[in-house]
Amino acid sequence: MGLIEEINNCVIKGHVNAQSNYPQDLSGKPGVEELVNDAITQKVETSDILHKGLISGMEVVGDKFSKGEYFVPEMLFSAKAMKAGLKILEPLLIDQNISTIGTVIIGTVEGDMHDIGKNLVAMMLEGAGFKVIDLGVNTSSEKFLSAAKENPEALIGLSALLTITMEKMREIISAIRSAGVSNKVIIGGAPVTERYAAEIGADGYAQDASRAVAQAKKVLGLA
Ligand code: B1M
Repeated sequence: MGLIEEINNCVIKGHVNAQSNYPQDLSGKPGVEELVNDAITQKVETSDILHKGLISGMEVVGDKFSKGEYFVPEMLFSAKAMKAGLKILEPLLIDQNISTIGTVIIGTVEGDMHDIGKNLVAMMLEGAGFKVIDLGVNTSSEKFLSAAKENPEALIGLSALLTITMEKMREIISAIRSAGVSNKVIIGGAPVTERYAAEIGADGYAQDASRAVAQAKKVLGLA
């Protein structure tokens, strides 16, 4: 198995590092942490580690959950492994020497605890030179509104991973528009579509983290 496949396998199985006893068959063996470090040392492309190793592993986890082969605990182990890998990649995704080109307030909407995609979007935005104010997960419209009032020039980025929580985006955009603040809003997350973004009056939609950067620049008139 090549390094990328091994990383992928460890995300799917939720194996964080060699110290982790989960899952039993990988106990004592290198996990995502060691393998991502090895891949970096071997100069494997960062984007291959990210997309072919980590993100595609999470897609398999999602499929397994849908088929009833995985339950929440398995998803949690995989999320932990994915986060460990992202933490190691973070400095490579963020060029420390870029000067700030704008501010983005980002958060996962109320009722939704998924933050891996939101964190990745935040990292990529930072990597492109944005200052990012991360409001975290389960973020209420009041919290978004108050951050918008404090940062009138900032772009607001909403993330949702559940079909039931994506409706919160409509509520947040409506709260922002009716408060008379002029912050632009972009949205994203697995169940969200461009059509939905248009329907709820968002200024932009992005399917993934790199497109979120392009969309942020476009909406703020920087591209
Ligand atoms: Co959850 N979960 N989960 N989960 N989970 C999904 C989303 C699900 C699709 C799984 C499935 O059924 N196949 C399903 C949702 C179904 C639906 O509503 N359509 C689901 C469910 C049902 C649930 C629970 C309800 C399960 C339960 O309790 N019975 C529960 C809900 C909890 C809650 O939030 N209230 C739940 C819980 C969890 C865990 C906590 C165990 C864990 C999250 C851990 C964490 O985030 N800290 C988890 C996980 C890991 C997943 C899957 C497997 C992986 C999500 C992920 O991290 N993907 C997921 C299945 C899947 O997505 N395939 C699933 C990797 C990440 C890089 O991608 O987040 O899509 P993603 O982000 C992408 C893009 O979407 C986009 O860019 C990112 C990077 O490219 N993007 C943006 C995201 N935000 C953006 C914002 C932007 C622009 C782009 O602009 C601002």
